[in-house]
Amino acid sequence: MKKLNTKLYFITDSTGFSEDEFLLRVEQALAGGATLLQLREKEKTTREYIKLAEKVHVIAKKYHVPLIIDDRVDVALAMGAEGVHVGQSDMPVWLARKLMGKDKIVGATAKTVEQAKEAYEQGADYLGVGAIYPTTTKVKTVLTSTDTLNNICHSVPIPANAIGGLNKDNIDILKGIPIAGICVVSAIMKAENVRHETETLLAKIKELGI
Ligand code: TZP
Ligand code: MG
Repeated sequence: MKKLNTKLYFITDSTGFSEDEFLLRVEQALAGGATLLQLREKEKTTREYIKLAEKVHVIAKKYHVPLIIDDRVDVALAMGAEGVHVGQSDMPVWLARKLMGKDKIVGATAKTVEQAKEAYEQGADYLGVGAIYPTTTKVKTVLTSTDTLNNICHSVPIPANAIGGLNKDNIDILKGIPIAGICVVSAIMKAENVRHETETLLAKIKELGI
């Protein structure tokens, strides 16, 4: 199994930010201690996605944080990201794994124990499980109960992260569930002080015993 720190997995959303402001926020989150970074772009052209990913990668490397590209194996391979994340309507995990090779990180979304087992068997390195709470981030998802999250954690040996509507004020609900960490978009992306918010979230995650 790969050595992965998914404790505080920051997933970006550049919507509404200038590129400079966006890149600054990414850097502040990494300075604040985000342990894993995903570039998630839904509106950009392939060329724009690659260009932005290259810029984000320079920052991520400075902080020694792996960069994961959402959905797009081609973009990840083109700019040399550390990994890719695939959802249930994206490329199947086994195919993403085949294209990315054994050393790259392949993450997958799982909302049921069956999906989690399948993703693990097909070569996923970690799972994102949710949405735990309703989310304001643009995504097609359904709510996943904390019971299902707990069952998933006990069903597969790879790290599983909770995702969806999570912030420093509501992650206590995850106490006692053996997650490897949490994934957040807006809690960090839209924070008034990104670095401070990231540090606070990390402290809260540690309080959960993760
Ligand atoms: N998958 C399930 S919920 C979600 C994704 C990508 C979005 C999470 O965003 P936020 O802002 O942390 O609720
Ligand atoms: Mg996807």
